[in-house]
Amino acid sequence: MVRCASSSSDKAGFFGKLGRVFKEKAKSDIDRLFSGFSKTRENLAVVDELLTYWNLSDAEKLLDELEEALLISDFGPRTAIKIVDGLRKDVLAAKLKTGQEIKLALKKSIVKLLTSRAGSTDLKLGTRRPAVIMVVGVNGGGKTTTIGKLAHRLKKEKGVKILMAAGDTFRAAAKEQLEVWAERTESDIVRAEEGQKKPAPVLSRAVKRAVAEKFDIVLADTSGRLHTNFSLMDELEDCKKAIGKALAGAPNEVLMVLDGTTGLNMLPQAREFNDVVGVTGFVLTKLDGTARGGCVASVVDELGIPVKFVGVGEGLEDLQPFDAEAFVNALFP
Ligand SMILES: Nc1nc2c(ncn2[C@@H]2O[C@H](COP(=O)(O)OP(=O)(O)OP(=O)(O)O)[C@@H](O)[C@H]2O)c(=O)[nH]1
Ligand SMILES: [Mg+2]
Repeated sequence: MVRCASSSSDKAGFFGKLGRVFKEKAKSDIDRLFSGFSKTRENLAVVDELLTYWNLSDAEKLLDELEEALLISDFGPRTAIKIVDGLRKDVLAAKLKTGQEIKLALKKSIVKLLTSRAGSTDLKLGTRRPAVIMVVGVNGGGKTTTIGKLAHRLKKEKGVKILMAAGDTFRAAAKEQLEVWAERTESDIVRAEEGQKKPAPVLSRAVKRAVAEKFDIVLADTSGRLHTNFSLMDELEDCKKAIGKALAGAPNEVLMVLDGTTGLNMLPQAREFNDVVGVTGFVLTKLDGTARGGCVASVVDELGIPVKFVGVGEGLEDLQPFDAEAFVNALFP
């Protein structure tokens, strides 16, 4: 059992600590983290080639080809142009002379895109229990799995009481899938009652129970949905409202899961989910697969929302805090 701190500043300390739980430096090396990325890396290998053989008289050609390589790697036109325009000035002024210097500047500018507007990658859990984390995204991206991994990591802080809310009332066996994660992580769970088809009442019930029984964290699962399906996006908005009605100020975090294998479609998805429910952080999953990493830079740059975690496998331990520099080093080894 967790001992509830009585003063609000103690509570702030508790939740602050929990929010940083993931900040403990990931043990795994970068190779394991991003052993996927094969697709993006293949496309970016051309950058190395370009930079090895370039000569200053051909600067414009090099810059065009660099832009092309970034486009092919799903950076998206706006972001690719922004990156290359940033380099152009320094290349033409001969401030960047060697291929190595250009590569370093390129990496730096991508790290900057991933960090400068996006704000902190810590979980923001507020000061009051329970903190509510709602997980959203398109079908099959890894929402339910991410909830299991999150519970596992948060449980490392001794005595944390977690309640999962089975807000996917749509897909067959979704509830059972979450039950498995609840059992594995010794979390409690609130499920839909027999015949209950709407998710909002389930989430509301979960939050009320968490308040009454002094849970620390509620992890709310939701059904996968296409960002283009208006009625399902409305339903998601209802889910968020129901949570806020059950506990003012909740949810503390709305984490959107982005499937790392998606490519450029990620951007319209993220834009729409953010418009409807206000995304506070991304979880980029399946980086252990054939991930297409470039696109996330344009998502973060355009929306100014940080990637908070990356998923690197299907197991409990396979969630890592997002580290922009490690990410870029994995893209450009
Ligand atoms: N390799 C890999 N597989 C993952 C990762 N995250 C999730 N998966 C797998 O992706 C599949 C879908 O994961 P779920 O957690 O069910 O995804 P979801 O978003 O909840 O799916 P729906 O609820 O159907 O929309 C499962 O087979 C997971 O094991 C990851 O980081 N790496
Ligand atoms: Mg699911």
